[in-house]
Amino acid sequence: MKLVVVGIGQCGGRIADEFARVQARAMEFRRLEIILDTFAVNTDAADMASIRSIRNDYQHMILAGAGKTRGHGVAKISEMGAEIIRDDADKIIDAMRSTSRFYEADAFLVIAGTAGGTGGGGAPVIVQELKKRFDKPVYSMLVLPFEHEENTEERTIYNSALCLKATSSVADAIFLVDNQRYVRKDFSLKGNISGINRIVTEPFLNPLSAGEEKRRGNIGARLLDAGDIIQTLDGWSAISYGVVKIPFIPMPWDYSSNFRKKGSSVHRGIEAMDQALGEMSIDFNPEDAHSALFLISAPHRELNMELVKELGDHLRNYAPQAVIRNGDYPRNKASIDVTVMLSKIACVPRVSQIYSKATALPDVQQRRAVERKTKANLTEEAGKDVPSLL
Ligand SMILES: Nc1nc2c(ncn2[C@@H]2O[C@H](COP(=O)(O)OP(=O)(O)OP(=O)(O)O)[C@@H](O)[C@H]2O)c(=O)[nH]1
Ligand SMILES: [Mg+2]
Repeated sequence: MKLVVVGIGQCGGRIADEFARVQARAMEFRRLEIILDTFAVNTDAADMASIRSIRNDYQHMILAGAGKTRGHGVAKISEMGAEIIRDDADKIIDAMRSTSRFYEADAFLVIAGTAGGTGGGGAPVIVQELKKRFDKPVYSMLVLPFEHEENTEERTIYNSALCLKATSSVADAIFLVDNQRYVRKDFSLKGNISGINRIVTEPFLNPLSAGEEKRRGNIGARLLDAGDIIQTLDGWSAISYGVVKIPFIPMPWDYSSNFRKKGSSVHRGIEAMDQALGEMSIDFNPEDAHSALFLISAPHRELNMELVKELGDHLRNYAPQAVIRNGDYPRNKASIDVTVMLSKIACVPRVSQIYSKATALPDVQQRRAVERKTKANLTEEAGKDVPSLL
């Protein structure tokens, strides 16, 4: 499967940059093209300074609304972000269209942090424009804020709610990433952020690669291609993967006992799948997922029907309502990797929470304004007998 990836705002740009590195690895180690091109769009020129792997020209690092913001961003006002990106949509889409072999792309991926002004406002606009102009699925990856941001930055919840609602009304599917789920106490925030970006992009490498393989040895018995992924993805979605090392070079007795060999690969497969299920990018009740896909990537000697069947059963127990698709991707390496996508998730508690907090906001703001006025009046009242200098 081949994607064209665009990141809006700082968060979107950094994650798109990470996708550019995923593509670099696919090319270096597999000679595969899975991401045809990568773009970063921002209203803030300084925000783009940390981008390292996206091509550094004005067609790939796109500064939007320079006439309005002079390259200084929209200060978290997502209505302004949306307006600027809409005004510059032609420029952005034309840059994307100039991707070489653009028409081979199977889908678009639009990435942003929901709390940002540029990303939160701009991402739904770009999704909508891509949907209008091309007959290809448009997916989005939306990053939900850290908890501490909700308390320190008033626009966090409001921007997030606007972005989630607007994007979900136009995108084919949205991968949700909740920053808060990745907070590790022993990490600095900077380490955390680039760590999160790596963790959320890596699971895409195998599912995008599997259908693009041309070498016979790397083509699975059940090949997972773009069609399977497109059929799986719809609405709120999550992706993750797990890896279990195969501990030693196979010993002669590993071949002698077929039963033992199969048993140990099933164990490793289940362990990798459990890892994936435990590290989903967003919290939800698996019973609410109505569509699922898993891909096993392992050396030929580990892949067998029993492994596929057992992993299928395991996922069915976990997400009993889901229609499950699967594939295998033989790779010559010392590990079993299992990627899991869960989609058509009927209810995501974190999204509902953001919506209800946002709806309560005007009340809170009104109450604060009344409180401020009352306190100011009281202070003025207390000072009424102090003589005036002016
Ligand atoms: N996972 C992750 N989250 C990020 C990253 N950068 C920012 N965020 C989150 O994204 C949200 C802020 O969005 P930004 O992308 O900084 O904002 P923006 O889209 O540039 O918008 P403005 O700066 O307001 O114009 C916050 O919730 C941050 O925690 C990143 O590289 N990775
Ligand atoms: Mg910014």
